[in-house]
Amino acid sequence: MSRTSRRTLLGLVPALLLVRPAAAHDVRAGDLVISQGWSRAAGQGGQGAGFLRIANRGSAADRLLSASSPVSGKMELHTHVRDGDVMRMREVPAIDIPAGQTVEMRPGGLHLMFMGLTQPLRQGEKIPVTLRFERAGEVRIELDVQAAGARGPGAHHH
Ligand SMILES: [Cu+2]
Repeated sequence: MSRTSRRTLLGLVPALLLVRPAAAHDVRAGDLVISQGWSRAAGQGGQGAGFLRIANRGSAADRLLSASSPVSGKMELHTHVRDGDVMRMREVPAIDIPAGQTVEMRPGGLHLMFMGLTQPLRQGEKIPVTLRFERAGEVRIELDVQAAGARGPGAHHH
């Protein structure tokens, strides 16, 4: 290696170190960063729910149109709406991901719904899910299966 090229390479090192690597569970797709995907343990034949965070770092809005997974014959996008004293789930046609904002899908709010599990979801497993966005297209993610009553994504190695 010549002196010149070595100096050039060394000059690049500090700049590279400033780039924060994406967390292990983060998936980037165009302007979107999808993170903290999780689900809950559930039995075969029942329903399951999926939660995640979608950040839109771009200047154009996107929309989540649908989701699919080999663990469920059908998936829907759901939200919760108040019906008298109870909160009920309702299917929504799409979920807006506004430019520059982060949409959090969590218990009691927006979520992915597995409408009939073709296999049990066991704590500690990862479930593959394909999300389909209007702009970003198809994005493959994984959901970490937490305990049946879990309220959050659990420990992450950030
Ligand atoms: Cu639901």
